[in-house]
Amino acid sequence: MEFFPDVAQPVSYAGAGDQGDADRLAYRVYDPDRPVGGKPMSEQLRPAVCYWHSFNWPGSDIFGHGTFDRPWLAVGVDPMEAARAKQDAAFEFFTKLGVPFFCFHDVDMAPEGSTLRESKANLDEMVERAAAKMDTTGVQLLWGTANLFSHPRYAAGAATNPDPEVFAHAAAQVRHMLEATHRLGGHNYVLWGGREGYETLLNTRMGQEADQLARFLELVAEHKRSIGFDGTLLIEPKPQEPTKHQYDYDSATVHGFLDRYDLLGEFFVNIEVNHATLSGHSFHHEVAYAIDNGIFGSVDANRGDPQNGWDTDQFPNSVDELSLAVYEILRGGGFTTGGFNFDTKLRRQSLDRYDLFHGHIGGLDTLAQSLLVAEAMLADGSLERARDERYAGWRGERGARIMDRSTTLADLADEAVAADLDPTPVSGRQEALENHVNQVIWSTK
Ligand code: XLS
Ligand code: NI
Ligand code: NI
Repeated sequence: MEFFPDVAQPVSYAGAGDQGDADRLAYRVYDPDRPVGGKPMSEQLRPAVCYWHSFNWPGSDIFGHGTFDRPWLAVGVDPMEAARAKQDAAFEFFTKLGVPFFCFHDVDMAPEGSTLRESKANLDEMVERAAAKMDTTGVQLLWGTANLFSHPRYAAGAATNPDPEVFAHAAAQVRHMLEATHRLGGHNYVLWGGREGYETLLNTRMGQEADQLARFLELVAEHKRSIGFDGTLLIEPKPQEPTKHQYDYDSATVHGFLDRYDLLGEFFVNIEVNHATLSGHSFHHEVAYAIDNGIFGSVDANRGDPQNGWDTDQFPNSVDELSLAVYEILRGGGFTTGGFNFDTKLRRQSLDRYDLFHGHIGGLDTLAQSLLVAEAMLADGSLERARDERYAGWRGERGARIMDRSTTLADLADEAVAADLDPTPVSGRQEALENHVNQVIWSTK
């Protein structure tokens, strides 16, 4: 039985001219085979649908019940029957939407049992079923992850829990999910530290919790090697929510943490747009930081609401915001194992099952247009030329001497005094650059 019977054919590219009917399911910009920057659009963007918000969330919020039409989430349905119905609907959606990837948490795909053994058996069964569907549909796994934040046992964190039994329980879940991700040929494995943080410092030893978290990451990296999984390990930074403070606050914090515990090169970052804005940065900043420091991995595409301060996980719809970040990604060589995962949820009133299509189509068209803009900015070269000119002095003799450690502070001071240095400030040309970006955005087709 189909869950989306009104969509007979996979959604296809209709072109920008197709503006007639807002309800028609078609891509206006995303044209998977169109070459951009030497690769088809689908390979540049590597889009993925997430299982959790789309299939495992009933549309509830802290004040109200679920509003969505998701029969497998109804009370009283046998949990394994429900998991199968959900998986059928999910794979039907992936193929009808025409995206190459999906992502999931262990508990999204299979129900937790009453023991770890039972949970493992449930997941193993569902993973084999997913493997068969992946074979027939060609849909691939961008990443897998373990949910170490919903169950009450994780209220005080998983790796950073004051109780080592909780740490060991989390280890069992991650081991199993890492192996499941490997079994499904996953391209990455994500660790989001949902409750790796604190509610109050009154009861918290921050130093000890950091050591525990680093130890957990070491164990995960060792296990990855021992099973021969060659995907990328990713940490997803987020500053707070659900806890008051989270240790993987932003890309720079994660970078410092990895450096301190000698884990650079083992872990990269999965940057979520709405987490970037929650941390007080732009998404552009987070991406640029990660690329400049060699820790960029993947992206959770979504957006927040500028008027409120939580993770609203809305579908991306701003080319202005995304094109600058995509520009940095392209300039850095593009994705390797990463991609754009839609970690996005519908608004609670979007209760028609076909709203899932509208959300993803709009998000993917926004990414596609941002990719075209980014490629145009790269080809035009104005932004890179402006940066080159601005730093030109550092390519000169004095700049080289400072950076190659052949001068002391006293040498430089003597030299500055002797030459009576009086450097002339130059314009940063911000408005001119902003205008240039807008011109590219407005003219890109
Ligand atoms: C929550 C996170 C979560 C991760 C996966 O804010 O974005 O959805 O992506 O655990
Ligand atoms: Ni996320
Ligand atoms: Ni999030």
